[in-house]
Amino acid sequence: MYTDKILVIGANGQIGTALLPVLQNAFGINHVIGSDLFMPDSPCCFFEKLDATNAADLANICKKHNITQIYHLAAILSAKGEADPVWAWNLNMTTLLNVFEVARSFDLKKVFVPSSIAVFGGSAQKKHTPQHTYLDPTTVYGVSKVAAENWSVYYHKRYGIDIRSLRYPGVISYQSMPGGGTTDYAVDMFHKAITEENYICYLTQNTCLPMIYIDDALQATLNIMEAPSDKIKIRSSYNLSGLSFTPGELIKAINVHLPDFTCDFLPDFRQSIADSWPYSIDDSEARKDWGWKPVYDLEKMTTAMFSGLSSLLIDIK
Ligand code: NAD
Ligand code: AKB
Repeated sequence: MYTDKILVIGANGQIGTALLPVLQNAFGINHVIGSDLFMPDSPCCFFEKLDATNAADLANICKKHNITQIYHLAAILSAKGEADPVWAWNLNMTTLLNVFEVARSFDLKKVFVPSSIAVFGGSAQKKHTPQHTYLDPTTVYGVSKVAAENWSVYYHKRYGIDIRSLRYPGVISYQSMPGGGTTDYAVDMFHKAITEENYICYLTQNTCLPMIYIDDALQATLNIMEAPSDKIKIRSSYNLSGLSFTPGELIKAINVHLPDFTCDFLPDFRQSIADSWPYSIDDSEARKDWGWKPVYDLEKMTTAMFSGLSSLLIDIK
């Protein structure tokens, strides 16, 4: 019988919205508690209103529900963080340390803390960026993720907390809108295509970035969290790869389904963020240590996105 109780923090976001039902299916509805700054319109599970910068409120929720695992998804992402760097740093760091301290005092079994390809900067190899390389991020978001990776190693070594982490590429999903990243253009493009609108892309046509379809991202998350502890050799964060493409390649893939879709290009400040990130990621350590293998290429992802978005549109009608 499954006895763990999982708290998801930042559950209303792009990844949390898709992760909650997957965790419920895997472990049972009574074993998953969502939480975020605001209650969702129609919560699909037990849900708590929580500002994770408040350590006492976080501890009370863990106590109330006998929490044994946390998935900590609350963060300010790359583009949004640049609008107010000190606020983004404070939020990302305070919530992280509150989660690690609650994990210590409640002796939690496992904690999941995602990192990002944003940890890489200009000094890292661009193609097949290796697991171990220079980390010189250009955004406050990337700086906070590098710090989070180091804090994860520290809490694991000093207090023995079983913290697991993935450096997610840009996540492509249909379940909700993304929350202020540089890779958001790809999701936006699908939404404009399906509503038959032109899209103005803020990156140039040839900007190649590492991305991952949501089903692959969630599968990797479950795989790393369910792997035996001795298989987790990297306690900072694992490189994770899905697929890589440019806006130009995505337009072509969309045009296979919707030939009339058009896009114009008007690069803004997000271009320099994208230019500082890798084109593709070497995730051989994740493959070797806990058997990671992605399923979705550009064609499969595009078909899945249109099928998911169409089902949402039918639900709304
Ligand atoms: P998101 O911005 O869509 O969602 C974040 C959620 O956190 C929001 O619902 C927000 O309301 C909530 N939140 C913000 N401040 C909070 C606080 N103080 N207390 C509680 N909740 C708060 O982000 P996401 O895309 O779902 O990303 C989840 C995690 O994955 C983040 O750590 C992010 O850095 C990481 N990640 C995401 C991507 C991606 O492409 N989506 C890529 C790499 C890493
Ligand atoms: C962003 O663009 O900020 C995120 C990420 C890659 O971490 N999607």
